[in-house]
Amino acid sequence: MTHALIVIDVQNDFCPGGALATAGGDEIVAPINAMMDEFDAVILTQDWHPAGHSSFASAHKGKNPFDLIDMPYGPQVLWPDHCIQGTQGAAFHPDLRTDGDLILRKGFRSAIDSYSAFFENDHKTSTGLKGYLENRGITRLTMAGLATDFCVHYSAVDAARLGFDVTVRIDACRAIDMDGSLVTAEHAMRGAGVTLA
Ligand code: VGL
Ligand code: ZN
Repeated sequence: MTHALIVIDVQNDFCPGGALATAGGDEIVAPINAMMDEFDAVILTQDWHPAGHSSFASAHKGKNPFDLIDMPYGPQVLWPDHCIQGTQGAAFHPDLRTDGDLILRKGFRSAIDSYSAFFENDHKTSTGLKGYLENRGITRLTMAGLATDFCVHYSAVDAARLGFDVTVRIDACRAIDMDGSLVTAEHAMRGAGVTLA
């Protein structure tokens, strides 16, 4: 059995002082660094948007951050501008170990957001991660990172649905937590068969 750690979006914009900060997002860096040596493979994801991305409220006239809109692929929360390709906000937290095996970027298509590390928000367009993991014989996944209620949540649920054995280290995650999104996410993860540890 090959067991991988997937470190989700531990980037400056999701840490205190960033454009879309989680409370205490920087507190998980040291525990995640310490965990890395326990796994056969370490994969880091990076939210990576072009300027003017369609998930940004600034791209929609009259809309504000955290409004919900209908996109051709379904409902979409609008965010403050964040994780713009090549900016400091998109960089990993400076103390995060980045000596992992793979850095997977997502959200790089202007017209569609991607919370999950496996599928974009149409739940159809693949990021290629499933094939990568399968080709390496990885069957077991542990996830940690930011944000619990969005990218960790969707990644964990997709992974479980794809048949991986998934644990989320909830102690090494932090949430955006808007309108009960954290409770919803925990419920959805448990319902999909994800272990919350
Ligand atoms: C995320 C909202 C927008 C995340 C990324 O990493 O959870 N959330 N983009
Ligand atoms: Zn994003």
